[in-house]
Amino acid sequence: PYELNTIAELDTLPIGTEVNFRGRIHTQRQLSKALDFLLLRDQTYSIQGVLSRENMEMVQWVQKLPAESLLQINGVLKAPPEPVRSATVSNVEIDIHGLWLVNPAQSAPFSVYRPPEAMRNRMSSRILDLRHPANQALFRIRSMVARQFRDTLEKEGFLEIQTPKLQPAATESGASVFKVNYFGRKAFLAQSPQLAKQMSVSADFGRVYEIGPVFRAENSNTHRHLTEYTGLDIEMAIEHDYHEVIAVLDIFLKNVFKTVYEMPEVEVLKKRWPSSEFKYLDETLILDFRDGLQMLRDDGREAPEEDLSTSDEIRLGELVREKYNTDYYVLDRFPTNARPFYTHKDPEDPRWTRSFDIFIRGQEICSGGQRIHDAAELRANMAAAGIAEEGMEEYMAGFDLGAPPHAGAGLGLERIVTWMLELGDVRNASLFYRDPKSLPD
Ligand code: ATP
Ligand code: AMO
Repeated sequence: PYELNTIAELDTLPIGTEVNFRGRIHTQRQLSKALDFLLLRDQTYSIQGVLSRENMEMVQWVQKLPAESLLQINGVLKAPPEPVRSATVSNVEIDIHGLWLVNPAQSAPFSVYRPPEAMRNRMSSRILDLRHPANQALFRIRSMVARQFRDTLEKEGFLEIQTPKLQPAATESGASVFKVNYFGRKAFLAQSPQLAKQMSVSADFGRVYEIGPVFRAENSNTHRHLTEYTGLDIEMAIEHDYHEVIAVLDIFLKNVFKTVYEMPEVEVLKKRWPSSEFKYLDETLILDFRDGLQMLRDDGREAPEEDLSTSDEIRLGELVREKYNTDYYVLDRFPTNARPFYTHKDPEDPRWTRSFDIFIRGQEICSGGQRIHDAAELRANMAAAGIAEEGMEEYMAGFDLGAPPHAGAGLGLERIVTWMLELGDVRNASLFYRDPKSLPD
């Protein structure tokens, strides 16, 4: 049985209880002639510890320990002189009777609560940075988003799969793929589970999902591009329409909005990253791409038909919020030349596709759509796009064997968390991020 409490648990115990717990030295100072004061921290919570100067030997010993050193503490809970009003500091104090050093820390490059402003300086000591209560909260929220994805899809009859990340061909665009030396042969790190998830539907698994790493060799030093991110992917045989995929994603995302905003961690996070109220509608807005273009043009923008620029996307997000009062919407029926070779065209007008993006606060978090399932049509499309069948033989076999009509989508986990909670940069939502400047020379 575990005998140690977390600091959060101490709050729930009666005053006078003798407790044992572990905590790091956050700060220490002399409170009065008679008392020393230690702020002890674990995960999202801190507690004020009081050391009597009657035990001068212990006081002198603890004063020499650097901040961040890990201690085990024995003591008795007592009421604070004044009530504590903080989401991250315990409502009780502790009279320290015994202290043991579990593991000392070397001097830390910064205080956990005062990280450097510059992202790279802060991230250069990421472990220390992650000890900040807001980061402890953030990664619990991120975990909740992944859990909601799994729970929702399991309820909707999807099968969890793990697809190979070593691939024989690129899928999204040849320019942004990491090449790997595979025993002298050429291989690529998967830019998306696109081929394998479609092959799983060809193999009659019906509805599949994956939570896994996605690699993009994009030399994009933006706030929304990582070279390795966590993809939340689904693929499913459809009965009537690719909007069946949108319906599933809508259940998932609404489960996320509901559960995350009920988490106490959101308040802790907001102290470091303030965010405005997140608005969404009971009946999600599905805006036709052409209507979106019209809204931008009415706003005085050029908005060419080919695709939206990032600034158009952000402006459209603002216009949608003003007009429809929502921070979450689907932009549907993208132009053909903005989408990959596997995208199903609108049979009535091949300049447009049966595909969509999902936006949160004007930022893209998801792309998806119906796929071509007719082998001849797919071959013609690949030829037109200059994509060789070489390396795609296994994928093509699925179509030759009669793939069911299907559709799917991919979401970026870091982007969902970042835009929902206004963290400003996807690096914040990645545990140990990879971008074009990561990894030593
Ligand atoms: P998707 O891969 O689903 O299309 P994405 O969000 O990764 O979405 P990109 O296709 O890479 O976006 O690019 C979309 C927009 O981002 C484009 O309008 C492009 O101008 C802009 N963009 C891409 N890379 C950069 C960059 N390094 N700096 C500034 N803008 C960029
Ligand atoms: P797409 O290329 O749009 O589509 O990627 C899907 C989603 O992944 C996220 N994303 C990223 N997140 C962080 N860093 C990046 N560099 C990055 N690039 C993309 C975004 C994006 O919406 N195969 C299709 C999906 C499908 O149709 O099923 C695909 O990969 O949130």
